[in-house]
Amino acid sequence: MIPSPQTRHDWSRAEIQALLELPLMDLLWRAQQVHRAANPGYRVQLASLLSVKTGGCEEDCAYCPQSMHHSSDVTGRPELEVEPVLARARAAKQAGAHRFCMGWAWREIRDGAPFEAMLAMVRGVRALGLEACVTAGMLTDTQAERLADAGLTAYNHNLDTSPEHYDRIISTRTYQERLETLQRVRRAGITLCCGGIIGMGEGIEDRAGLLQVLANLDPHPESVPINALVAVEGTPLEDQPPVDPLELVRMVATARILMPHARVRLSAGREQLSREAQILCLLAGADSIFYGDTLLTTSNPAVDADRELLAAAGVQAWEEARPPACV
Ligand code: SAM
Ligand code: DTB
Ligand code: SF4
Repeated sequence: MIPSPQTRHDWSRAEIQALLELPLMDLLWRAQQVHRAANPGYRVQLASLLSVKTGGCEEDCAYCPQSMHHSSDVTGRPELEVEPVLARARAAKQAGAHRFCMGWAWREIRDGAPFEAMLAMVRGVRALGLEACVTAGMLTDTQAERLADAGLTAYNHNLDTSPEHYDRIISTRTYQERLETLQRVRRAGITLCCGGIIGMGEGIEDRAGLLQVLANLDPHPESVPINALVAVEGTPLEDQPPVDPLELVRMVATARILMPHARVRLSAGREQLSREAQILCLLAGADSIFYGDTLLTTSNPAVDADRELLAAAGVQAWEEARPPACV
């Protein structure tokens, strides 16, 4: 019997960098032991993603095709209303999703009709028996409490990179503001979905720095999305070289060791990965993927391809494996 992994919140950056730099076989072995103990059945959660409000965002995140500061800005897509969003949620559930995530290209949540619609969407998604996640930028305590009352399962707000590298990526919102948003979400009793992106020109010490901030949050975020940059034409990061898939494997494995009970979600960038590289990420401890043909504005592997991927890996999605225990 493998002992239950210990949960720590005092990792040093040097310790984390040492994990990231372990010989790959040793890193995988350590990550697998932690993963097997925390998730004995190797179940994977399928999360569907929908962009409710697309493009025209005031923030200048260098990776994002939805920023009004970049020529990539995706314009002309109307903000979706409640019913069409719930129709997409029903279809996602039908296809086997367990969580439904909705995105707004906002700097912060706006009160009034758009927020009331967001609350109705959350209630509708929860009524379908799905977990509901929202990502919509910064929020106030009152907005967080109202989202919690509506039944929101999780709020996604990423730290994206290390505190040191951050200023090279975003100038319109500080790292501290992101941390404060995370605290508000926690105070309202909503679970946290918080992770980052690799492939934005950061060094290994920045990857360790991001993981250190995440792992030293107490409690750990319940979900940790690990994204590989999708280098979109027209964004300042359009010419970044593709991420070496083994770097993503290392990031996933290290996140798994540091946050044994978190859901580590293999997020953007899967289209650039071979089937075998994705299976290595599952082996390294990823226990969730985004499921459905699109992420927010860019494409994601087809549903059938993902079903085949899970079958090839011999892992089961949650809805087949056990009744959902919505957090
Ligand atoms: N506007 C809200 C915010 O930034 O908090 C929510 C939507 S935003 C698009 C959600 C996350 O998607 C970002 O924090 C970032 O981590 C990720 N993301 C955006 N564009 C990406 C890209 N091109 N490649 C990888 N991840 C990306
Ligand atoms: C996260 O960490 N990744 C997702 C989700 N949370 C919202 C978004 C990825 C977006 C990739 C670029 C796009 O499709 O626009
Ligand atoms: Fe706006 Fe979010 Fe894109 Fe940044 S990541 S530009 S906040 S939509």
